[in-house]
Amino acid sequence: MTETAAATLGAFMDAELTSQPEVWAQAIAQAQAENLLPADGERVAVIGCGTSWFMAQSYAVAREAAGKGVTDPFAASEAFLGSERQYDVVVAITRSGTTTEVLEILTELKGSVRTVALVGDVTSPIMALADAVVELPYADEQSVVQTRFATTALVYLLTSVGMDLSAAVEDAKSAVTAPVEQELLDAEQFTFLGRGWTVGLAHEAGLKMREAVQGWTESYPAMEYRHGPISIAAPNRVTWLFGEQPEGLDKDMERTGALYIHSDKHPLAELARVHRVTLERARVRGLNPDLPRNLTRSVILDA
Ligand code: F1P
Repeated sequence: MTETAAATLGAFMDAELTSQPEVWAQAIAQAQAENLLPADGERVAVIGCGTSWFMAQSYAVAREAAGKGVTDPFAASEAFLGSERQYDVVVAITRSGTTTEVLEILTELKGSVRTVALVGDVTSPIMALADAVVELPYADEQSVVQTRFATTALVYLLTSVGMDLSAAVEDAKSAVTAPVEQELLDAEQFTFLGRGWTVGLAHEAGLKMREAVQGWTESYPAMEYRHGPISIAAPNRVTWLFGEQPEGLDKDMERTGALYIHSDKHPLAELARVHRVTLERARVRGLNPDLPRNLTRSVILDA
C-alpha cells in the first residue's frame, strides 16, 4: 500500500477523534443545562458493553468519589441488579442504542427501576425503553471503532458530578492532531494504567488498540502494575499512565527499559492522544479502523 493510500484508512475515525474538543465543549454545556441523571444520594448502577462499559467504570468512580452516592459499574452481560441491591436508578451507555445485552436489561427493568440512557443514535430502539434519554446525536459516529461518542458521554457524566473539564478541552486540541513519534508507531506492545476514575480510561485505551491495530495491549489499575504485570515492560514496549502517578513508579519504570509516558495533560486529553496514536499505528500496518476485523458497530445477538 502506498503512503497516500494508507493515509486515507480510517477517514471516519480521523474526523471523529479530531472533533473531540469541540464536541466535548458542547456536552459540557448540555450537561449544565439538563437534569436527567440520578439525584445526589441515589443508589446507581451503570451498565454498558465494550467501550461503553469502560466509560461506566470511570463515571461510577467519579460519582462516588464526588460524594454523590453509591455507584456500581457493570458489563451489561454480568450485571447484578436484583431488588436486594436496592438501586434507585440504572444508567445505560450505548452509542448504537441496539446492543442486545443493554436492551434486555432495560426491558426487564421497565416499570420497576428508573432508567436513564446516554445514546448516540436517537432513532434506535432504546429511545422507547429508557425512562429518560440523554441525547448525544452530535457525538454519534460512522467508524466501528468508538472514539468521540464514548468520551463525550463521559464528559457529560463527569460534568454532572461537578468535574471542571475545561483543561481537558484545551489539552485535547493539540493531542488530537500532533504528529505521532516513530517510537510509538513501531512499539511492539502497550500497557495502560490509571487510578480512580482514570482506570476506565486505561481499559478503554487498551481496547482501542486491540480493536484498531490487532495489537497486544494490557491495562491495569496503576497500583496493581507492580504486582506482576510490570514483568512485561521491556525496550520497544510502552507503559502509559493516565492521571496520578503512584510513588516511585517512574524509578521502577526506568529499570525496565520500556518507554514510560506520564504527562501533565488532562487524562481525557491523553485518551484522545491514544486515539490518534492508534489510528496512525493502524495506518502504517494497512488496517482500516472504520471496519476492523471481526467487529460490527453494535453487537446484536440472535433472539
Ligand atoms: C458497544 C460496543 C463497542 C465495540 C464494538 C461493539 O456498543 O461493544 O464498544 O467497539 O463495536 O459495540 P454500544 O452499545 O455503545 O453501541
